[in-house]
Amino acid sequence: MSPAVAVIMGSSSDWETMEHCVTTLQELEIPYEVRVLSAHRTPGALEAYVTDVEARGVQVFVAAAGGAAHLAGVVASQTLKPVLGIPMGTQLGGLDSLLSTVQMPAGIPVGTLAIGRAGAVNAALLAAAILARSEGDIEGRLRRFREEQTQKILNQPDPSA
Ligand code: RP5
Repeated sequence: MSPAVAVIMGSSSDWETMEHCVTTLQELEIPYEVRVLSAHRTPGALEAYVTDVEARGVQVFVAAAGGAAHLAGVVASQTLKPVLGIPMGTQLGGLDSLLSTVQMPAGIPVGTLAIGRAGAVNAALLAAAILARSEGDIEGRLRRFREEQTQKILNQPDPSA
């Protein structure tokens, strides 16, 4: 099956965080593909991959990087598909990643999520919401995810008891 979402990360060291994005995509039964490709270290391979996966029908890109995090912006420069950027945690707390992902100059947009695990999970959920515009099954699974999440909170015992 061709991937609906391409998850790209700048280093395998990002996997510990990005695993949360992938498990959320799995939970929503969204076909995905994962690649480690860097804007700085493998620029040619990154460009070739974006072209290739787009030709195979990908609808949303998720790009995660840390530090001087240009990955999402570089991916966005090569496609008209939506690109969701996730800033990875760093020794500076991920603020460096956040600013370099979110502060795109006007003209090439990157939808930037929160730093770390929250951003990884939410990128999967936002990708699902984008796909749900044309796929009713995904909307149904997204609705079920929300309902289960609500129920989990309501089922929690009184923490002070
Ligand atoms: C970025 O540099 C990667 O996305 C990663 O978050 C960070 C550190 O990479 P490694 O030195 O662990 O490979 O490009």
